[in-house]
Amino acid sequence: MAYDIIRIDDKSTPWLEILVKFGFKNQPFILGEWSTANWSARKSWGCPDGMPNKVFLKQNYGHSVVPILVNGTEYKSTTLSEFLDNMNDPEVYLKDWHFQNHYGTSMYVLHPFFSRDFVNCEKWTSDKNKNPFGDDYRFVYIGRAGSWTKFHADVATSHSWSANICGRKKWFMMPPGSEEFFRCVSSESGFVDDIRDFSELFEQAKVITFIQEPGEIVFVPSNWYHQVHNLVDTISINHNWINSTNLSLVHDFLANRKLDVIQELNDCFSSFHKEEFEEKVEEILTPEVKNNPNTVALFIALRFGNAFLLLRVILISNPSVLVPFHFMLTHDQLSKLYDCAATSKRLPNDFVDDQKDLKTVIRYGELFKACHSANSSDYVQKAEDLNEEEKKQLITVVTEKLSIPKQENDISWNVDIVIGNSHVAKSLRPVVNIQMPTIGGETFEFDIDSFAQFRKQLAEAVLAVNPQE
Ligand SMILES: O=C(O)CCC(=O)C(=O)O
Ligand SMILES: [Fe+2]
Repeated sequence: MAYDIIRIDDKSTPWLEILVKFGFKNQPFILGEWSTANWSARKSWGCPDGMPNKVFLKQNYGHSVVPILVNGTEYKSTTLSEFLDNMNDPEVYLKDWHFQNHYGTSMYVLHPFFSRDFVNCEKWTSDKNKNPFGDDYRFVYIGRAGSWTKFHADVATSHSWSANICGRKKWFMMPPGSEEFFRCVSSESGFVDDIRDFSELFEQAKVITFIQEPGEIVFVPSNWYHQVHNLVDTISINHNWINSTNLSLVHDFLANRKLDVIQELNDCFSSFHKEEFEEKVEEILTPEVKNNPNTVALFIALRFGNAFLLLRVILISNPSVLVPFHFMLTHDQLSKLYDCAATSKRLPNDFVDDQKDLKTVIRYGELFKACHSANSSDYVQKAEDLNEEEKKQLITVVTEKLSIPKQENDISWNVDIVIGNSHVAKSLRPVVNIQMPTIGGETFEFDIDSFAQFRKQLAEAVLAVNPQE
């Protein structure tokens, strides 16, 4: 049986669905050519015949110093012009060029699924020194036909995505764990360099083989080993990134790596003071993964800590306690929503464009939560910022919902609305996390731009992972 990659038409697939079906399930996919059709890079870096536009590249970036990997083993540097003028050897591959550090990201537009990115967010990328990851992880690759990247998984279990600006790539990819079939003791990486020599193992290892056409974007999930071949002269933009779907994997990886290093160093522990020992551990870890558990801890702290959380509200919505922002809807809408929440039914279209006042939503959310915890509507009664009419409405809904006994099979949602999380969003845009314990505690994250679409997409996401029309 041949294993295949799923191709997504992102014109018709909401990104939240991509997040749920692929992000949280750590499954690869290809986004169609349409997703890059408007990128400036696609318009100017390639020629009509599909080859790299060397004239444009040299004119605009020719003096840039770029890293080249020679014979798959040794990194050297040269200028872009020099590389392009001699681009006839597949053993010389321009890789990991931090193009975006120098020239910014105006040459392309991130798909929402790729833009929720803790590593390459503007907070860090505008000033390298402030970047807890040491540098950004946004690259350009340029390779002659025949150049290729050895079998590997990406740095520190990060996700990666790779967009073909021009050219075509052949990919071999396999689910986490399958790399064990390709172990090799004599190799530095612990694995064979070229899995094509072991094609008899492909079936067992569930290897996916596919061709990435010009303009298509491949999502490489955390821990999926892969090997990539440029079939013709090819330019790609690649990012490594961490989001809410793989943060815990990265954290575990770094924590385990640290334990390994401590273990390795333990023999010489007696010759170090405690501080020296810790410094040594960090010294070994840092260049390896360009970050370490401390930076990840810092990162989590930044994400969840007070510094950026001007306001964080946990809204709990069981059918017994309705999601608070629904409160601002009409009674009829409320009962429809209630039905949808209780049965996972698709939400009707009349919810789609309901843009509500977020501050009120959050305030109601706080009150709802307080009432829910105390099992009483006193908090609403005492709320000084509400007028009598609002109090009356709110108390009616709270009392009604508190009177419904919680059922075993209730769908239970956690919704965090985070405002002021400025390292994720450029402006003070709220970020919303939704936890769905019914599908294994998975968490979605999206920002307020998507808030109006929230109800519809949420329903579609529920349906996607838990279909029961
Ligand atoms: O295109 C290549 O040569 C390698 C791409 C890759 O490994 C990645 O995107 O993770
Ligand atoms: Fe990779």
